[in-house]
Amino acid sequence: MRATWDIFCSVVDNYGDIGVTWRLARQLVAEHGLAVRLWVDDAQAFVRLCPQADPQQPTQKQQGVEVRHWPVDWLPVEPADVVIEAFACQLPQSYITAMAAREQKVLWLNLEYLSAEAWVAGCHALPSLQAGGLSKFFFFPGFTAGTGGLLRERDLIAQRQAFQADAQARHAFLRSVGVSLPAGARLISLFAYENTALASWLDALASSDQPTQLLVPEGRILSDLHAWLGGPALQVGAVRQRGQLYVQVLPFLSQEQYDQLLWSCDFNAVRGEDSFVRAQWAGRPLLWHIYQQADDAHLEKLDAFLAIYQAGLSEGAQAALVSLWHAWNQGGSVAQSWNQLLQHGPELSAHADAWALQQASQVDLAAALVQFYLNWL
Ligand code: TRH
Repeated sequence: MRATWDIFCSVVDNYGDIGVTWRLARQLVAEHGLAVRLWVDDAQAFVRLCPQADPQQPTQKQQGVEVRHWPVDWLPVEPADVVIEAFACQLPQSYITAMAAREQKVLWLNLEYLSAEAWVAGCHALPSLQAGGLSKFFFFPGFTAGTGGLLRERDLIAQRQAFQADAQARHAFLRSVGVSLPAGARLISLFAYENTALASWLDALASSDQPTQLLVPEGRILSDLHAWLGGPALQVGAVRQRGQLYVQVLPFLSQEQYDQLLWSCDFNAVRGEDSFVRAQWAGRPLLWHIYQQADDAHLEKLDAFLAIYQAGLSEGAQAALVSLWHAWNQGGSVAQSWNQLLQHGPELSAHADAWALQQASQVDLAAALVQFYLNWL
């Protein structure tokens, strides 16, 4: 009998919660042959990532995953063999009661947010006893041995490498999203929260020697982009030029297309959690806009990642990288650090590629979850 898995996703804001759980659910089905139900409380957020889904349907099969609307008034269902609450979302009380009452015991996991902080490996996979006698295990994704790893589909790196080795594939993809590249232009993608540092980056790009094509999927950064560009409101498809900078607004892409965008670009600005990981798999230099937390807790996470990512880079490249990421995340001017970073372009590109391969040599998150379940049985 196939093991059954329930994944619960409560959408707090943005697309990271559903982005991660939808990706994980698909992978558990496609690569591990599991029967997966994904419970989502925000149908609109799901449809954004899976446009073929019907937000009105309480139950639907999408890419082999049974996608269920998670209603406010929970209706009893038989719990699965493995239950994942994503990012500490609160499971329905009656579901927890049913888990405890189930004849065959249930593995209960809380999938945590990604962090490169050193304490993660020490907390990964620890159980915590819950009221009612059940244990809940804390499963931490991460970058180092002793963590749960990163979400990565089995053939992702091979697909990405084949795409990047095929200039036709890149052109065909760019054409399919309406992009034609000015000759000799550097291609950059931009996905970020509102950011007062943006204007300084755009200034630097506009006054550079080399043309840049900046591709911006629709989202929260458009207000700052518009403030800098002026003129009519930015709609999908808008193309504007200022100096050496060409800006194009793209529609919000499917996750597959977004991967191809990251693979196509020379440099990617990403945010949150899932796009941050996808940009690493792209093997290209990146800039991370981390999700802000109270008391600047996110800045420690930023530095924890930088500390492991920058290892092996020259001093100059490290300094440029750290100062660019700090300025971007603190809303300061990035012009100087961007120009410094450009001086280390080839080194940073080789480093990004090596980083992706090194990370890909570790077990991926879905496989780690499945192995954890098998060990627990
Ligand atoms: O949307 P986010 O800012 O999500 C955030 C983070 O996950 C954060 O940690 C969490 O606390 C908060 O949500 C609630 O960024 P993230 O994680 O990159 O998720 C975006 C998803 O959208 C990701 O799966 C990639 C996908 N995406 C597309 O599919 N198409 C697109 O065009 C773009 C720009 C993104």
